[in-house]
Amino acid sequence: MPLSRTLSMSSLPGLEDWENEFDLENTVLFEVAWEVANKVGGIYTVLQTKAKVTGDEWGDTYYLVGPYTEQGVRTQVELLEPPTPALKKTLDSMNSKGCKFLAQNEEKPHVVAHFHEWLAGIGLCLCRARRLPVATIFTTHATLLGRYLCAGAVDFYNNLENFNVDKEAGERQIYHRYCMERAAAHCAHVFTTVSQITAIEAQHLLKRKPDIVTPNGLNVKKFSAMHEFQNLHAQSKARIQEFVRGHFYGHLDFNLDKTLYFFIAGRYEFSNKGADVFLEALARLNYLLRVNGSEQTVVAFFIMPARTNNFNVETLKGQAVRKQLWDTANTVKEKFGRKLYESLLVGSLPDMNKMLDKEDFTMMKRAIFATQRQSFPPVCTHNMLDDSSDPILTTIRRIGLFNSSADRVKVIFHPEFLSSTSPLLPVDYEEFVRGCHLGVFPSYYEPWGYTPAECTVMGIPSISTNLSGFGCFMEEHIADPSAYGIYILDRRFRSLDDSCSQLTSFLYSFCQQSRRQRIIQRNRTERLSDLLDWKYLGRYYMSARHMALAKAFPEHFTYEPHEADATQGYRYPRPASVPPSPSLSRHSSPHQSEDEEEPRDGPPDVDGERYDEDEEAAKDRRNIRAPEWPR
Ligand code: G6P
Ligand code: 1S3
Repeated sequence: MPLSRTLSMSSLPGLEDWENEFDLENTVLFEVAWEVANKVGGIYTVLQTKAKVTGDEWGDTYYLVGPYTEQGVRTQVELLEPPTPALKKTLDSMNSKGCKFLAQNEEKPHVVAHFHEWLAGIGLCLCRARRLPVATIFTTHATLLGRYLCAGAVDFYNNLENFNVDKEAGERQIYHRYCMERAAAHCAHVFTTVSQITAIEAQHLLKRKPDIVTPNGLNVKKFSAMHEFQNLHAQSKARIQEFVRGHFYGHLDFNLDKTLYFFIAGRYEFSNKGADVFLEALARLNYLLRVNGSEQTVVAFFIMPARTNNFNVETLKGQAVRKQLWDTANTVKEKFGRKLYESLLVGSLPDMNKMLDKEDFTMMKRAIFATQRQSFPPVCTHNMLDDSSDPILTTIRRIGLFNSSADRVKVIFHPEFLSSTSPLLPVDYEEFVRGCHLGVFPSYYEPWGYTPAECTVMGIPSISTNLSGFGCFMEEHIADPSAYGIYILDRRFRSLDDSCSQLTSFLYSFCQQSRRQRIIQRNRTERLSDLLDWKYLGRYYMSARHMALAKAFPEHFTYEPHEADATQGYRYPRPASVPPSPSLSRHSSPHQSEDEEEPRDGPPDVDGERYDEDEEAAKDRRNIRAPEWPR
């Protein structure tokens, strides 16, 4: 019986009736990558989050193949017996002969083998060289040469067609790897990449135009109560505030209730990921906030792993001092409570002058004394091995953001990925993102960019660029991205200095929003999460597989090209409450009249806000125009 699978679609109006009638009888899918159960970077996230939707389509004929690492097997893999005799036979044969592959047995299934990145691409080249009956797909998540060229001082996007690729790869000593990547791209039945911008790059640097663009998705977690993610923001922010209390001990002369948390996170590629532009914009923001007498403080986190030999003493001491103050306050509170209780038991009101004794005061004075400090709070939380040449630290020294009291912008460089077991900031990455106000990712080289996508599904506004796959995708599918908290920085058509100015103006406008405006904006941001769900974006991978099967086995499969155009014409409308003319709305702020009162911080006002937002969301849904696909 032919297996025709139906993909259960997301709630985006007009996109829910997409059905896959492709006959997958007697087909097997292998997906091969270095990052299967091996957390190295973004490709791990692609495979891990996509596994569910691919498993739903292929069932137990879907296999992921990756490197064997003890750690990966112990923590992420459930050991099972091979479910089909064919696979058992194949695996037995592989075991007995070393590691030879595949695809001959009595059942002769139609095999799709999908290889990610040049490291796995060698397998693809061998499949073709040995003429194995396998439909092959190669996905590149970035081109090797593109990454190297961008990291140098090269005007990359204006010279894409001019590079002498062999010479450039040779000079950078990546020629062998470059050749493997290029060979895999050319050998594959279907070649894909993660965004339009990387498709153009691949066309010039690898000399093959990708057949399909397969944007990266996420597993979107929907809460039953729409405002639940707002509560999570408040809870997670409280955890970050605790850390800040400790880190800035002795210098807590700013109002935590008027403090915003910005962050950049990812692989430590200083200029590719835009850390250079972010630092420059922070210096300018600091100046603007100071000269305009702003009450706002910004704490900007840099979460980028570098070589360290652990946390530094001053940072650890900060958390110890905070803990000591907390313990002291609790001890005094308990003694106070006991005395109050004793007094009430005998039916009298306590004598307030006797509630605290000399010992209590001594203890409190000692705790306050411990908060004296001569130096500014540290910029970096760890001892850096390359302190004097580290690009973030070197730039901070140049622009002078040293966490002084006069600075309205404070900087914290945490050169290690976050963990809930950290003695400093015990939160995992998701919790941290939820607690922040804005993710800032001004990348120059970013084929997709999961970090802003993760912000979006958690309802946290972000800044990305028109050189990132994510930024371009959002620009294409949303009528007014900034109204939804998706700020897209122009790094394509402006000079570096102009991009810094634009980023500064995004940041400064963000700082001028009221709490009410931030809450409205977060609601809008979260509303976009369906657009990034694998339930919807998974269809591009499906198309790639169908195309590969049709190319490799034309007598059995046919491919309808329109499958790949799934999002053509799809556009999320401007939020209903934003006036149509750009002159009437500030680009960065949800619409609200200037004299509108800020809500008191507490449930009733905030609930009122939520109700308005639900109404607005309903209006938006009615406004969404049906996509042109399928025709
Ligand atoms: C969420 C919570 C509110 C809280 C607000 C703080 O919306 O539900 O109770 O007041 O976050 O927002 P802010 O942008 O100031 O961190
Ligand atoms: C690449 O990882 P990166 O951070 O080196 O692959 C990711 C997954 O496709 C992508 O999101 C990112 O832009 C690329 O750069």
